[in-house]
Formats: sequence, C-alpha cells, structure tokens
Amino acid sequence: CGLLAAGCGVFPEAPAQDDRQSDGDHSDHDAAHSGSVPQRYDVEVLETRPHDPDAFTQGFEIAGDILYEGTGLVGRSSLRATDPVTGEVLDQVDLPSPLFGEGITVVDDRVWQLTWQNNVALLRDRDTLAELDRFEYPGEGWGICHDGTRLVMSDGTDQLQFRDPESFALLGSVRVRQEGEPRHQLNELECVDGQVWSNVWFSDDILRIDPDSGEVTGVVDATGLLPPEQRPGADVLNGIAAIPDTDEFLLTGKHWPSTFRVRFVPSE
Ligand code: DDQ
Ligand code: CA
Repeated sequence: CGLLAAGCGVFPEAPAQDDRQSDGDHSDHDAAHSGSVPQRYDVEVLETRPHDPDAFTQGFEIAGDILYEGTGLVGRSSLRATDPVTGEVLDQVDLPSPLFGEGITVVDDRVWQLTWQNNVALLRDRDTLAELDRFEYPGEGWGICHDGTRLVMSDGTDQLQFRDPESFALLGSVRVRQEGEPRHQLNELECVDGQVWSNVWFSDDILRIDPDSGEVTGVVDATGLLPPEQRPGADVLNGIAAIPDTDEFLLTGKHWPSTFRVRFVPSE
C-alpha cells in the first residue's frame, strides 16, 4: 500500500488528540467519519510533455493559451509564460534576491505571485509579467488559486486562507480535515468548479478539498507518476494545472523533466 493510502494505518503527520478536538465539527468516533471517507483516485497518464528541469516549480496554471509557471529558490525564482504543449518558455521575469517565489494565479489581466518567507505577494501584469504592486502578509506563502471570487492560499499549515483578489485582504480561512485528521503542508493549489485541489509537500497525494467545510473529499494517489529514469535530480511533485473545458490536468514537479497530461480515475 502507498504511504497514505486507505487502510495503511496512521498518517505520519497526524497531530495530537487535542488538535482534533479543537475542531468541533468532528467527533473522534468512527461513525462520525464514515460519511466523509474521501473518494480515492488513481492517475491515468494520457501524454508526456517536456518541462524545464531547471524550474523549481512552485505555481502552475493555464489561462487562455498560456501555461503560467512560477519558480522558486533564491536567485532562481521567476514567473514564466510557457507553451502548454511544448513547454517552451515564451517569456520570463526573474525575482530579485532574496525573494523566493511560490504559488501563482491569474486573475483577469493580472497575475498574483507569492513568496515563501519574504511576506510579500507580487501583483503582475499578465501580458508583460511586469511587477505592478506588492502586498505584505504574515506567515509563509505556498500555493494560490482563484475560485472566480476569492483567492485561496496555502501557507504550509493545515489551513486555507481566503483573500480578496484586488486588495489581498484576508477574508477568512478554513482548516483542512481528512476524516477528521488535519492535512498539513498543503502546497500548490488549483481551483476547479468550486473545489480546491492541493499537492501535499513530500507526499504523492493530491487532495480535493471542499473549501466551505475544509473536508477532503478526494485523494489522488500520484505515486510513481515520474518514471524511475527521470527521478535523478528531480524533487517533489508540485504543480497542478487544470486544462480548461476538460476533466484533464497537467501535473509536474520541482526539477521534473516532464509534465504529464492526466485524468483522475476513481480507484474503486
Ligand atoms: N515550499 O515550497 C515547500 C514552500 C518550500 C520549499 C523549500 C525548499 C527549500 C530548498 C532550499 C534549498 C537551499 C539551497
Ligand atoms: Ca495550480
């Protein structure tokens, strides 16, 4: 069984009991959880496409004909406009040191780009990628997506924050629970049809989260997506981009040489 697959026992990141109890909606007897067992999915690979292995992928999103990608690491962070099919970098702006780029999301003619521990979000022009403004926030920045109304942001904890897409003001937050247990280290995000998909750092799980309740309603097991011959030099899975008007996604990872066009298929 996979590390976090159903029936495999305790989650490695499971917190202390009192953390659970502070979330009053979830009692700790099994009956209360039985109605909220997430649907399990496997990954069906439809196509393998090139990806720049130098990219420490932190944000990944398709808007129009462009696959926008944010990269991290100090001195190597960027925002790129790429061709979603060939992976070719069509345009790129670099972040000045010491900024460490994180998630990105497109809102109309702008692009939001988070930073990891620099406490600043960059607002950019979508066409030129040029920086327009900066907004400060507390804590870390990990993933971000736009649900059509709000920004949804992860910060490495078990929470998702909701922010105003114009002012970046904090509107609220929700704690993410899988059968009553917190899921921490939520990373790259993708907003699709009112649901939020999230990578989990150092895990091959991709979660589908109901942003209203914080409930994990689906778990994709992406174990083995990157073939063994491509693993040397590659870091973790990170990068979910929904392909508009399909049920397909592009998935990649940090320093992965490939992007995979995939579909999530229920496993039972
Ligand atoms: N995060 O993307 C999961 C939020 C953080 C990734 C941090 C990776 C640190 C790498 C540091 C390398 C220094 C040479
Ligand atoms: Ca994404």
